[in-house]
Amino acid sequence: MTVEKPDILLVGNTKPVIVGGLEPISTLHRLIEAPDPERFLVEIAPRVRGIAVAYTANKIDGAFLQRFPELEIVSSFGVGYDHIDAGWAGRHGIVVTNTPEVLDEEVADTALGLLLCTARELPQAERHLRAGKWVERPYPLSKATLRDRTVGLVGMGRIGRAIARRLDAFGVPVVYHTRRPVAEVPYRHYPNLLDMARDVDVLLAIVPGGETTRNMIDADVLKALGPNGILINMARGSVVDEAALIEALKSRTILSAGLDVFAKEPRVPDELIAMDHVVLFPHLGSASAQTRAAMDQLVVDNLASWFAGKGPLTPVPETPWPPAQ
Ligand code: NAP
Ligand code: 8YV
Repeated sequence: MTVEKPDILLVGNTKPVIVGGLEPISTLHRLIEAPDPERFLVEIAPRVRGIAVAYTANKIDGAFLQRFPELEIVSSFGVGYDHIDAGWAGRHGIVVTNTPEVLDEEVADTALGLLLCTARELPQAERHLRAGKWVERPYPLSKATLRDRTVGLVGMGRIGRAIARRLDAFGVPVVYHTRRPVAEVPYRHYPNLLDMARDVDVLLAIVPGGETTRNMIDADVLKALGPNGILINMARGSVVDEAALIEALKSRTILSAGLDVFAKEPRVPDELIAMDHVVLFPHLGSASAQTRAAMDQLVVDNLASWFAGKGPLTPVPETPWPPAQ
């Protein structure tokens, strides 16, 4: 007896782990290689039962999903899934999966790196050396130190906790803001972000993107953070009002910022690039070969498990799973 392989659409780059994992278990359709994508989609849509999304830059909304009448599952790369309308999918019986946990430690490492770079001006000091300026004069003392700072984490989920553990080891006090307090952590919870911003010297954002967090770090929060304050954004560009941030940096309402994410990636505002008191990373929180491969593998494993009849491994909260009886 031959078992028919499911048709799976790959949206985004043809990454080796994803293609290598899906080809043996499916009839794989690569959108990126279609000379006429629209015609290609019209032709395959009636057969597609699964979609693999290779990057969080690929927007998947209800209008796109409803083109596939037999669609059962969308397996997305990345723990953040604000690029997918998971609510629409959930309401239409389509499972959505993401890639949590396998990236927690990597992203937490990057967050600490960005925080240290920003507080101690490490990239600026390196630029000073490379420009041959050290022979003329030492790099100036950094205006900030981590030694006298409390970090306010905006978000205390899987990655937030991994960041907090590192800050514990660094001897840096931690407090946090979320909608609900987390019973398992020893840190002070602030139900109100503005109150926390007033009390800390660093705000470090590690919440999901999307409508509930849009611009939650705005001009008022930055003002409350104050002239000694540092903002670190590891979350999504949408979480910070970027125009308000640029204004706060220009007027020295806050001291500096370290940003891994931006409102319109990969475009970064010229005003930020021109500033020497900010540190800018090109969204590389999880970007090691090893961690990205583990995330790609989880994209494959979710689809393999689903089409083997074993359910999704890491469904997002909007996916009703296990389904109601
Ligand atoms: P998670 O385990 O789901 O944790 C999310 C945290 O955010 C929870 O503590 C949650 O608490 C809080 N939160 C959610 N909505 C909130 C709101 N409206 N106000 C205040 N707090 C809110 O997620 P995770 O795995 O830690 O990942 C977090 C996010 O980090 C991802 O969604 C992604 O956007 C970002 N990320 C970035 C990179 C990078 O490369 N820069 C890499 C990975 C992840 P409550 O629900 O109680 O509010
Ligand atoms: C992604 C991320 O790798 O997992 C997430 O939510 O932000 C990163 O780990 C990044 O979005 C690239 O697509």
